[in-house]
Order: sequence, then structure tokens, then C-alpha cells
Amino acid sequence: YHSEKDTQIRYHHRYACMRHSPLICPNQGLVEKLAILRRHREIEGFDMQSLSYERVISVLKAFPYHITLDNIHEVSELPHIGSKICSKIQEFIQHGDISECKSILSGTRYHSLVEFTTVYGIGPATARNLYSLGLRTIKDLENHYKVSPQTRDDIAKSLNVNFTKRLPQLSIKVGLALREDLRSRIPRSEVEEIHGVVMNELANIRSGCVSTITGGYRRGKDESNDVDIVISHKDLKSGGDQVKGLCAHLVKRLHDKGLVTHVMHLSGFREPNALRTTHGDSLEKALTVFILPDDKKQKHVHRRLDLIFAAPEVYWTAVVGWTGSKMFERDLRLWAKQERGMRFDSSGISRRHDSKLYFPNSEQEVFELLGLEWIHPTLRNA
Ligand code: TTP
Ligand code: MN
Ligand code: MN
Ligand code: MN
Repeated sequence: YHSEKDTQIRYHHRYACMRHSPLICPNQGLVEKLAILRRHREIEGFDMQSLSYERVISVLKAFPYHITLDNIHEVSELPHIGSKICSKIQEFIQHGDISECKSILSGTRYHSLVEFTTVYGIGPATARNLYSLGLRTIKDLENHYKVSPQTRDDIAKSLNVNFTKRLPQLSIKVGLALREDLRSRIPRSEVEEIHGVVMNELANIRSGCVSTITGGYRRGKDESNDVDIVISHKDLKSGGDQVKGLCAHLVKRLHDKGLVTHVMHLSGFREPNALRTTHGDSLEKALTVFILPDDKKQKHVHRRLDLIFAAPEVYWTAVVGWTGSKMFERDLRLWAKQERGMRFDSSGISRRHDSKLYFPNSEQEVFELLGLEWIHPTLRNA
């Protein structure tokens, strides 16, 4: 779909949604070092600095040449690349490392905080609090939250979903019990198997549903952190409760069959930090934990599964919105707003001045409506 020439003229655009960003780039080693600096800012709570690094990394991912002292001048003139970053890049070219990375990695704090956030339910702020209590390792956390190898399985099973009451949040304790499972990566074949099982169950509720596996899988990752599926049906009405109903019905069925073991968010239930969308009731999501039944060949582990139900007229915006990457999505929204007078998010596209809604019939049409050239999902790894 895209020529090499195409990639070579696109890398200087300031919006990630106009650049070609492959999964692995010619400057992967540099990008990985800068990712440590970014992660350090994020985990210490310096969100603006973290975002700046994220933009820098994203620009470098699209640069199609190996960076050397001969072309660093060109890099310095790319959008979002400042002089401070340039000297770090220069340091990397000359020494194969960045001194600040070395000093971050030489202490215990960064390692502990990163380790803590591998527990579902622990974000940077909680991680810092736990660290300030003197806790340093996952073992420390397990003692603190009273999780042991003997009790782990029971704790993992202890959260019962009551579909008539408020959903319990996944506690850090349950997160700890599920940690090993949830942090192991999901191969493409298992993503496809999970998708198949889910759609098979859905077909028993309502035949003729359509779906796309989105997220990192669609961007070509060999191993994903979770499974993201966008689902619709041509007869679903937006506005009403149909989308919501189908979503809840499927999750309940999967839960009854023991396939969904935990539900962290489900439409129709009160949730403390619900994401407010600008386009009303056209989209519903369920954030869950899923496990394939054990079979002769293998013992399966718990996986994060996100199900997104879209009314048919916003199916393609939902697919684009849930394909990512996060930076690609951020700049899609920014581009739409700043350059096109449009509003874009997973739940719809509208014109800002009169809120006129648009209903694209394909992914290509989503890009067209936003005045962008379509980019292959595997080049959206911004
Ligand atoms: P993720 O599943 O969080 O990330 P990913 O699929 O890119 O990578 P992996 O799972 O392998 O770590 O999110 C998928 C996309 O969905 C992300 O690019 C942005 C979008 N998204 C939303 O629109 N809303 C949300 O609340 C979340 C969590 C993601
Ligand atoms: Mn994902
Ligand atoms: Mn996800
Ligand atoms: Mn199997």
C-alpha cells in the first residue's frame, strides 16, 4: 500500500497520524534508551515531561535512516526535537549509551517502581506511595497485601461478579494474584483463538455480528498485552439501549461459562472514573479478564480482554480509535481539532461548529473525512 518513497517524504510531519511508524525502526537502540528516560518521568509523576519524550520517541520512530553525526543536523530540525534531546542523541551516537539512563538504572527506585506497576491496579502514584513505605520488591508487596503461593489461586478466584450490583474494582490483592498471568505476553495465535471463542458465544446471542481485532495485534505486534475486539451489528440502533444490552449480555454469558473471570468495567454499571465521550451512547465497552478453558495441549492463563461494542454508523471510527497506537490516536484528535475543525474519538466524528455527525462506511473513509491519507495499521506504531 505504501512505497518506500512515501515513507521517506512523510517522516517530518508534526502529527503522528501523518507519519509512517513501523514496529521496529532503524534507530531502535536509541529509541529504547529514550524510552527509559520517558518511563522515568512518567513513573515519577512528571507527566508533561513524559509526554515530551513520548513525542520525541514517536518522531524518531518514523525517521527512516540510521542516525549518525552526518545526519544529526537533519534530526535536530524535525518537529518536537529540541536541543536538550539532540545532545542526548549525540551522546548515544558517540558512546552507545546515555549517561542519565545509566544513573537511573543504577539505583533501586526506578526498578522497584517499574516492577510495582506490573501489578494491575498499581499506577505510578500508588507505586511511589508503596515505595515510601519501604517496600522494594514484589515479595514485599505480597507480604504487605497477604498474598502467598498457597493463597494465590483462591484470591484470584475470590472476586465474584454480581451483575445486579455495583462492580467491584479489581483490588491490588487480586492484581497481585493475577500478576504472572497478566504480564505474560499473548501470541497472535492465542489472540485469534480468544477472538474465535468470543465471537462464537456472541453468535449464540445474536447472529450476524461483525468484528475486528484491534490494538497492538492489528498493528502487527507478535505478542500483545491484551486482546481488543471491536464489535457491531448492522441492525443495532445507537441512541437506545441496544448496544449496551448486547455488551452486557455477552459479558454475562462469558462469565457464566467461566470464560470471563473478572470484570473491571461494564457499561450500565456505575464506575468511579468513567470515560465521558462526546458522541453519546453509540459505544459501550467491557474491560475484563478472560481465560481459555484448559485442554489436552496446554494450561491457559488469564488474559486481559477489552470488548468494544459500536453502533454500525460508528463501527469504523471505533476500529480506528482502538487500533492505536496511543500517540497516533492523540495526534488524530489533535489534527482533527486544530487543522480540520472536527472532533474525533472512538465513538464518532463530528464538525465542531455545528456538531454535524459523520458516518464513514470504511476505515478509508474515516481518514478521508479527516483529510488524511490512509495509513496501513502496521505503520501506526507511533
Ligand atoms: P491498549 O490495549 O491499551 O494498547 P495496545 O493494544 O496498543 O497495546 P498492547 O495491548 O499490546 O499493550 O489500547 C488499544 C488502543 O485503544 C489504544 O491505542 C488506544 C485505544 N484506547 C481507547 O480509545 N480508550 C481506552 O480507554 C483505552 C485503554 C485504549
Ligand atoms: Mn491492546
Ligand atoms: Mn486494551
Ligand atoms: Mn488451547
